[in-house]
Amino acid sequence: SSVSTLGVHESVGEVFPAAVFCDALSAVDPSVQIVGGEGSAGSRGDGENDELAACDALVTFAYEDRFLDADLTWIHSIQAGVDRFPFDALADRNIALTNSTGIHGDVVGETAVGMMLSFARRLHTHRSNQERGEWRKPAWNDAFPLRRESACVVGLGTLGTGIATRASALGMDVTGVKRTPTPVDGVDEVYPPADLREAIGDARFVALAVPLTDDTEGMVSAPELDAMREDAYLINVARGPVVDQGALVDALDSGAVAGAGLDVFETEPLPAESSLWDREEVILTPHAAGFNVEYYERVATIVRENLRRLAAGESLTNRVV
Ligand code: NDP
Ligand code: 7N6
Repeated sequence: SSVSTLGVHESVGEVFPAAVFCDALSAVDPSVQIVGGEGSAGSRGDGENDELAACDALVTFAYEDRFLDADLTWIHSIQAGVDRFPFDALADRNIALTNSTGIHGDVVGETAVGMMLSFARRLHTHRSNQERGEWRKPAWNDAFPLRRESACVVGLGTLGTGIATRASALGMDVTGVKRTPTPVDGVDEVYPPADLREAIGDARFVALAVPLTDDTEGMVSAPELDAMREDAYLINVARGPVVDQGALVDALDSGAVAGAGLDVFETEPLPAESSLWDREEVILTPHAAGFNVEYYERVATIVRENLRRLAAGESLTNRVV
């Protein structure tokens, strides 16, 4: 059934201004209204002031339990990862959930391969030296060419293929892992998850690009880190809990792996006391791999298409629940 009022939850402001997003939807049929987050003035449920109650669909970054009882027919997540949403409860209430997979392959691919370039060409070290006003050459054997190095990309969807094609374009040898091990362009060999340790064992770079699920939580723990080369770098642009972070710290301390490029963490923001902050061979980014000035418009394209589909009685694209 078609939507008459579409809410835009103010939490989208984590990624782009809600007003800019509303402007991008100015030509759609439904009226589009900003909905305050839990605890804001418009969220108290006092009749006509309840902004959420006025909506039959919602675009959001955050998940709040009150969404379940707001008579919504459809929620759109501006993230690809929807691990925070309660799938069963949404299904029980006939609330459709769609996500934003498909829009991050280029930017997250650039970030992940950018981390590889930084480790290979020592850019992170030079930047740290610059901050201290130090002119210092790398040791003769610190820097290496990325060409002919190997990368194993775990998860070969939008993110994974975005990483794989860029690594391949730089002349790297690329392998990967996914549950349906069908061939992927630019990926020389695709392994099933049961062969994860074999897949990552030869790689100079292991890049994680899987959704967080019961199957992928802790997928990279001590045995996988032990299976990696001692000169290997782990890149995580997926979700923090895919990696056992304590085991990663131990592996960095013992030299079982050489370093890590991390965009996501067990706890975000990363606590100030984390020992990950202060390591030369760790590059940290604040869950920002997907950030880009086009983000709002890419989400708006998905939302406009699904509004059209709902009005036409067609099934939703990017549907998760
Ligand atoms: P896709 O659905 O396009 O890709 C997911 C891939 O993971 C598929 O290739 C899938 O293949 C594979 N996969 C799923 N389960 C497993 C498993 N158990 N073992 C191995 N492979 C598996 O999603 P996206 O690429 O768009 O996003 C992936 C995740 O990355 C998101 O869920 C989100 O958490 C995170 N993300 C992070 C961003 C950031 O800013 N850092 C930005 C965007 C996404 P198959 O089904 O064959 O296994
Ligand atoms: C905001 C993060 C996702 O799952 O976490 C990412 O899509 C997006 C840029």
